[in-house]
Amino acid sequence: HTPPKPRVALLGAPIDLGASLRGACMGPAALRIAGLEEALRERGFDVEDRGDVAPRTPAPQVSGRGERARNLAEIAAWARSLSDAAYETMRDGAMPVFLGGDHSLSMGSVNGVARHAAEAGRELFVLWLDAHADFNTPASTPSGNMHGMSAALLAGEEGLEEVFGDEPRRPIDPANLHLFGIRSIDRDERNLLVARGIDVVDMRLIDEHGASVLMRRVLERVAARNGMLHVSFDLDALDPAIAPGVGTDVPGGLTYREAHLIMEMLHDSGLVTSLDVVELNPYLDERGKSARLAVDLVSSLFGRQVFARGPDNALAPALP
Ligand code: HAR
Ligand code: MN
Ligand code: MN
Ligand code: MN
Repeated sequence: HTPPKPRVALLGAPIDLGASLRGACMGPAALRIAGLEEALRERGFDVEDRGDVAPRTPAPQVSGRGERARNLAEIAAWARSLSDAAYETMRDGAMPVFLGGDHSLSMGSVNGVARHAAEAGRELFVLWLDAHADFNTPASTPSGNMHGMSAALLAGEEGLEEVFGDEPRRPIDPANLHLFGIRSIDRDERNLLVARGIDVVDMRLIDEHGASVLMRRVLERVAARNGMLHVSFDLDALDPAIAPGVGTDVPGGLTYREAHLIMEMLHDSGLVTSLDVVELNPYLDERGKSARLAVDLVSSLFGRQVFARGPDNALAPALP
């Protein structure tokens, strides 16, 4: 007896002012054209494309941090409406899938998911698949780009209060933030990660131990605490050779097989309750290559498999 599949809601977040390069605002359109809705429907899900979320208008009044947090008012306008969209979607019993857009959108999506989890009395965990830690604050950032600050905001770091202002902000427990695939960290950002004891699974660890061991470690922790799991998937976690359509590519990323395995394990865990797919920049992509790979990987996360496997995927099949 299998539990009913959740309804899935696709929500576009065409935002690119959190990055240094424009173009990620075309990401939701590219993911749609690459066939995301159809791919999920093929997996048997009841999918509803709710179109693009609109940022708050007028944008919130903020005093601003100038070059230390570029486009703060615009990011705040997005974060507030995305937070409400995530919260309402989950409260209505659907699984939100946010189509980015640069990674600053996760300030809103994850905050809204956290609001819902708190109301439901469940603990929220976040798996942050990324080349970058996104743990800068206005004080530590070398660039002022707010997509490099979203994980820090979500973990409750100071200096970004104006993103939500008087509206509900629900930080996650820093111990429940799991960064994965990391290979680019700025100096002050590294100090902050160490000070807060954030779990950083960098590429060195993945090389040495393998993605499956390190994924199982996270999934077992979430399962043991009956948690909800939000996956924030920054496409630059992937190696730029397979996913060139990103604004800040870093060599040495996840391979095609590692990425699929991660998604397959996420599916088998049954723990994922919400998802962001971010940083796709179609302006930089090569003939839709990264968009199509993103749809492929999301299909794996939603249960596509090479061959029907039993309930216990942790073990190799027994031989007679
Ligand atoms: N660490 C750099 C900064 O803060 C770049 C991080 C932003 N890049 C991303 N996010 N794509 O993952 O400026
Ligand atoms: Mn439709
Ligand atoms: Mn990121
Ligand atoms: Mn990144």
